[in-house]
Amino acid sequence: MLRLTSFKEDTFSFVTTPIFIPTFTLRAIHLEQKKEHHSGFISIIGNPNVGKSTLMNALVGTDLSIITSKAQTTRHRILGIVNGPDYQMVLSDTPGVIKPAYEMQQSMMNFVKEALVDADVLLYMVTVEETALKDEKLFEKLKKAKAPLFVLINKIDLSSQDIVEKTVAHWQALFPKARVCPIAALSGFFIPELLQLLIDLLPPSAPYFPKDQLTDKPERFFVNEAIREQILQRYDKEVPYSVEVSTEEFYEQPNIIKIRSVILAERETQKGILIGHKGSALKQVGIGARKSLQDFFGKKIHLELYVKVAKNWRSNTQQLKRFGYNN
Ligand SMILES: Nc1nc2c(ncn2[C@@H]2O[C@H](COP(=O)(O)OP(=O)(O)OP(=O)(O)O)[C@@H](O)[C@H]2O)c(=O)[nH]1
Ligand SMILES: [Mg+2]
Repeated sequence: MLRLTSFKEDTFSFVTTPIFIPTFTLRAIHLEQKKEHHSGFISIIGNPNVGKSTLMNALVGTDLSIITSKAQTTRHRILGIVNGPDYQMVLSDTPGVIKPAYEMQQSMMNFVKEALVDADVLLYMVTVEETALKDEKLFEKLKKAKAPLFVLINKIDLSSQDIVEKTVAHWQALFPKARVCPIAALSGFFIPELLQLLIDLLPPSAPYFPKDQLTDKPERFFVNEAIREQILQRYDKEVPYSVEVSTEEFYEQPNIIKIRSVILAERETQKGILIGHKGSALKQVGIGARKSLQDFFGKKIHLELYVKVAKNWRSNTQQLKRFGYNN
């Protein structure tokens, strides 16, 4: 069973959760720590689909972020906390960098901006085919950043030694001060070594979170994400991108968790596609989500799923606020 706790701290816009740790607890922890403790924020930034979430899960050792082969899977800044006896590494998984077309995407890019500003160490991730950073502003920000920068060239398993070497030289020339590392987040190639390099860069600091905390997000967030993962995997075109999930009931009993969630679509036609013939498509979403939630929470799951229409929610400030987007 995972311990998922959270609190609201002045400098970060964390979502308040059912398991609320008041800020005075945080200050008490700061005071009690020994001098040699190291803690820091490490942000993973990059284009959509390069493997940012795969890397965060590999470093944390738990499947916190959902991963799919579709771009724009991650929509929020999700913290993954790695705790050791004398260190705490707070990783940020972020949405892939895009040019925002509607308000929800604007909020996604705000999460990226926040993660850039907060970082003690920056991880800019690319894949072997990538040789340019199209976003000029981001390029400048990374160049000027005071925090140590890593350029991680991911998915090297799909490439050859020769191409990897050329890509490393290319990025090293673009970012002379950065450490450029070829990795394969999926298979774990260079992950233990990277973890050690990152631990060594953490500045001296008391932990920012209780030492048994794994993430900033509440249980309901992970329920929503598990359902969204199924939707990303099972539907095409604009449907996964037009959908948000809201968990209205999360009731934990000793042997079972009873969950009721609503899938919100932008239009009636999408609602029909989501439900499918006699509910067959929605049933498959429920079966898949229940299975992954059982693994995640280590408990039996009873999941009720509904589909509703929330017209143009992606451009509705109030609705977006309700779903945890922060414009
Ligand atoms: N071959 C290979 N595939 C990888 C590797 N790392 C990630 N992938 C795959 O790349 C796809 C995207 O991975 P994600 O971790 O979701 O990528 P992301 O950067 O978080 O994507 P967004 O959240 O959409 O920005 C998935 O199909 C992963 O399995 C790798 O090292 N090798
Ligand atoms: Mg992701």
